[in-house]
Amino acid sequence: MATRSDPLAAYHRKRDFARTPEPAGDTAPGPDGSPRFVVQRHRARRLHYDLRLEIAGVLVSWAVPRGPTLDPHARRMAVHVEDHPIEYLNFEGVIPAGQYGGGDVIVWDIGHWDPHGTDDPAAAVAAGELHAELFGQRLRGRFVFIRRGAGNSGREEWLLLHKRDEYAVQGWDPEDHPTSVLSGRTNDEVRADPEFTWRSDLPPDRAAVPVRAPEEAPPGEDELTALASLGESGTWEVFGRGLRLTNLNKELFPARPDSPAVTKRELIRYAARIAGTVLPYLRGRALNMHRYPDGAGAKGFWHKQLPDHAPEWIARWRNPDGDPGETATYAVVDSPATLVWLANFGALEWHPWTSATAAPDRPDYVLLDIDPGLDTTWEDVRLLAGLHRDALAHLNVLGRAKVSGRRGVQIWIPITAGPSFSDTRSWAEALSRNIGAVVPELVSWKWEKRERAGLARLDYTQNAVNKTLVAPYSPRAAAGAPVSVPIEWAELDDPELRPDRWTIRTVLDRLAQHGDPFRAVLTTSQALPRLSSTPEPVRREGK
Ligand SMILES: [Mn+2]
Repeated sequence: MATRSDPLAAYHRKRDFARTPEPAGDTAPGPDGSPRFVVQRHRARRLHYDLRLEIAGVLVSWAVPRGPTLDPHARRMAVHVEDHPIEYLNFEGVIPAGQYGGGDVIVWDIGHWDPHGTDDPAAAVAAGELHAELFGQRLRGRFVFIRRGAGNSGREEWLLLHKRDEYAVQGWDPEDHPTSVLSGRTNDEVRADPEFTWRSDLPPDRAAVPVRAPEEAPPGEDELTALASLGESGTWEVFGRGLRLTNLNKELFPARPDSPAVTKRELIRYAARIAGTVLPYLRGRALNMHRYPDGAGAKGFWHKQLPDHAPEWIARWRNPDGDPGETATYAVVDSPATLVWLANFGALEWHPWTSATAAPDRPDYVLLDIDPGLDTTWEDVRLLAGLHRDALAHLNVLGRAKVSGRRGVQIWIPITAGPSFSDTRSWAEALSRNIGAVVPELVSWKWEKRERAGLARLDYTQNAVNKTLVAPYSPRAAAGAPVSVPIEWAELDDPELRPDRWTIRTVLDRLAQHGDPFRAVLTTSQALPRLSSTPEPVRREGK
């Protein structure tokens, strides 16, 4: 039966309305406790709208390919689909690829409804005709659902129409209103930065899984003030830990023309504030640290071994396949405090493995690195990145791009773990060779930089165990503390885009305004399609 508690209580609990300017949803049942309805705009294999009515404790559902409308002349085809649990009512987020209905979902309308001409709507549905009055934010007035028979799919096809009443609007098109009534966001925006995924393999009351863990909330003003007030060294109480910090006023990043030198204190502050965003990309993976204890102006080195003096609460992973003399124990960043500790340790750059510690030989990302040569211009890099964008779109493969923070662009492609590194490397090489063949004047396949005659390299060789690219939102060891920042593919066309455009001083503002375009890699699982051909026989150069 209809639940009478505040239907958005769960939604309110799970969301931080202070963070996003959004209406808090108006779905309170009518004064008589009338049942609720929702319309979700769902981009799965095809775009459709799911219209769901609360009847007898479930959401009785129709998929409406062209969407419901207020237009009284329109007859919309509506496929009667399986009932959904009531908990799905407020769901907005991403359904992982590979699961039923994989794609992105926004709450396009929500409200309450009353059956018309019957007090037994379940019987009316069974009989093939239901009249309903909807009280939504977009859909208002009388709607009629009429069963027409079995469709091609074997599922019932119904007609959905709007009566000629005071709410009827001729020519009204749902696609003119492409945003969520809960968050104001479009499907694209939700896909880029989902707050929830729907795990249909879990019980309904736990199926909406938050993408971010609550303990990753950024430090508050008091904590940031405490960090600012520490002397050269001291203990910072943050994330439930007392972190011993040293050399806080040391300049770690030299100045650049638009920005003065950056101290270790500022790096630590950034690590604490970015942790909630970057952690999902680091968690469950070994981390290779690029350390610059004397700052980015001096020579850095790879540091993989977690030192003995590291606090015991830092998660770690012992590599079962490590050779004698090779790194045995790696840090695993599974808490914000760990990232702060790493920053204090002089780890200026954070490089996670592309495989999880649970299956170190099975990558779950493919990496593509557009590595500029001495003569490669930013316009060349932009063009090469655009070719990658087009190739991935053509292959229907989701990939996300980020500027490197130095001169290049890097692309991460999430995959379902399974293929070996040799498989992912071959795939990346085949793709790169296809792309390189389009612009042979820009690309060299020589291993050694000096043999490349100043040309760019499309580097597929990072697809190997223990090889890495820098994490999204990691600082880079360069003047001004630039950051490797995810971009929307469309931003490649933005004339203001630069590979080192954002620094640890500016990237948080960008995140607050635009969200994180990389999020989709966390919720996508996909298999690599077979690539039809490689343009040339593949001969490995160098090692
Ligand atoms: Mn659907």
